[in-house]
Amino acid sequence: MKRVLSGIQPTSDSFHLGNYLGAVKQWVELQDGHDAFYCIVDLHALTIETDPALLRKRTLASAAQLIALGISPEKSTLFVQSQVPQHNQLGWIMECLTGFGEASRMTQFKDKSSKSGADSSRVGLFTYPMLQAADILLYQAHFVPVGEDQRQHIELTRDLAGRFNSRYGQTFQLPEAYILKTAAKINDIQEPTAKMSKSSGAVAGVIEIMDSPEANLKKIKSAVTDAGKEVRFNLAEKPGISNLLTIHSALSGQSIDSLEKDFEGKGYGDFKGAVAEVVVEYLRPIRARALELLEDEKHLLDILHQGSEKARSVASKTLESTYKNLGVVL
Ligand code: ATP
Ligand code: LTN
Repeated sequence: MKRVLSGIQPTSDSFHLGNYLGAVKQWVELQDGHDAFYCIVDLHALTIETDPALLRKRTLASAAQLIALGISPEKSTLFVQSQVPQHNQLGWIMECLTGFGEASRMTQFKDKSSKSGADSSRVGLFTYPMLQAADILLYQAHFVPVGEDQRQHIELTRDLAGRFNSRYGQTFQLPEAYILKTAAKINDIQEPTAKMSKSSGAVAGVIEIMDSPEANLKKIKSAVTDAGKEVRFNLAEKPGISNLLTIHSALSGQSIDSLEKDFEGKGYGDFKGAVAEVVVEYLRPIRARALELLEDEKHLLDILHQGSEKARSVASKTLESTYKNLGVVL
């Protein structure tokens, strides 16, 4: 069976629709027919200011949401990054393989550091993609299901794996990004040319899985729309409506063409009402299940500990062959 690995940061109390449609929905599909490893990347979350109580709460909330969204701990290995020390160990080796110029070209670093300036950004934000490469390569993953914003990091991971293999002998599987054409980038519903993001700070445009149905209904009804009044998919001229069409289609399974036909002659108000209903009804049972799971912390911790144990047994083998090929005395 081919291996799949992906990760998500516990940087917020709730995942949003972009995380689900761009990534986690594919994680759920891929757990059938693949050997899947899914990781809550708490070490990556330390690249921004973190409060200890919040980090703990959000790590558990991430596990509960992933299970509620359909990740089965029986089918997949669900684990916490910091519980597998091999990630840090291989991360260092990846840093020693990466050129400073190469790392400086990573657009996620440029975007995130531009907010406060590179001088006051953490060094960890700069080396973040090398830790991500270690996350992937430790498991010899064939596929990495992510949103479009992660394509460059997966390319870097492939480059580093290829570089290591050619210098020190075959050690790592070259991973491929698994990115959907349709829902790879869900945008903010108040600012429809920007990515919906957990850490953007503006919550009005982010549809959160753990928000109450009433709050999400209100948010979608006040989503920004575009000039004109036709419900048509056109990213350049109608970014707001196109984003809502993408969301409706991904959740309802109805094609964008057929949605355009259904709303011919109707206004934006009717359309937003329909999107709100689809989203709210889709998320209602998921939120309820996540809240139920969060009531039994011990059960969640047991699942994560079991996952981490399995992850360590795979990761330690890869680290051992990496060290051996590097000439480290074992
Ligand atoms: P942050 O804003 O803190 O960087 P994020 O919202 O981008 O967080 P991550 O934990 O970094 O979330 O990403 C988890 C997964 O969700 C990744 O595979 C990422 O590509 C995907 N993803 C995040 N935002 C979107 C989006 N707006 N559309 C599609 N996929 C997304
Ligand atoms: N960098 C990713 C999160 C991430 C990840 C990974 C994704 C960390 N490690 C390994 C896939 C595979 C992000 O910011 N979304």
